[in-house]
Amino acid sequence: MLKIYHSQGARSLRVVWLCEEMGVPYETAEASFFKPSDEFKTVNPLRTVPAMQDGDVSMIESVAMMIYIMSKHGPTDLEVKPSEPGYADYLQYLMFGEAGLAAYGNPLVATRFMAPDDQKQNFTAGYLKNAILKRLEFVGQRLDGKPYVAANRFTAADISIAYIATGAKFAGIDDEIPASVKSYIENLWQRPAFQRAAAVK
Ligand SMILES: N[C@@H](CCC(=O)N[C@@H](CS)C(=O)NCC(=O)O)C(=O)O
Repeated sequence: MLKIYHSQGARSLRVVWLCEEMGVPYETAEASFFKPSDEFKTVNPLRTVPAMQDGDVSMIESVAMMIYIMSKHGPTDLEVKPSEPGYADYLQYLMFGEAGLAAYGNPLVATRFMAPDDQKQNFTAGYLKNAILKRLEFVGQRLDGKPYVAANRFTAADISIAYIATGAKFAGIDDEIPASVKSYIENLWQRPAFQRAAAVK
């Protein structure tokens, strides 16, 4: 069975949510930032969350885990096939959720909680915040009122993008998420599979 090293509110939410949508069995193991278990440190020496084990397979990138699970346990409509319209959008937003959004959040969160007081509002923190908000404006414009980012249906790309609302809370910028993106994500959060995933401790 898949073992997902999880911490509530971390990017492991993407992987747990995907499993809940697909009905793929999984178990979770605690992945604490502050008191990492020896087991977690062995699976992921970087101690970033999530990590995942599937037999001999061990992974530490949340979006790659989603692709792996869909390939291994699909077919699933959460994935857009190359022959379908919307494939390029699907690939783009699947990656953009991490590379274009959440990745900018890590140093912002670290600055918020760990930087000396006189550096919390420094140039880099301002740059990161603007980078995230600018990219969210872009997502909002591309959505243009539509409920999904690709292929006119709910896909793993939406799961990838939606994590930014959780990450933005840690970064202290959730109040600044553009209204169009906020309503898009709040609509995704109505999904029963999301609600089950969000409740997993
Ligand atoms: N690209 C990785 C990023 C993982 C990551 O940075 N996770 C955060 C928690 S959501 C973390 O562990 N931050 C602590 C750190 O960067 O040391 C992924 O998508 O899985």
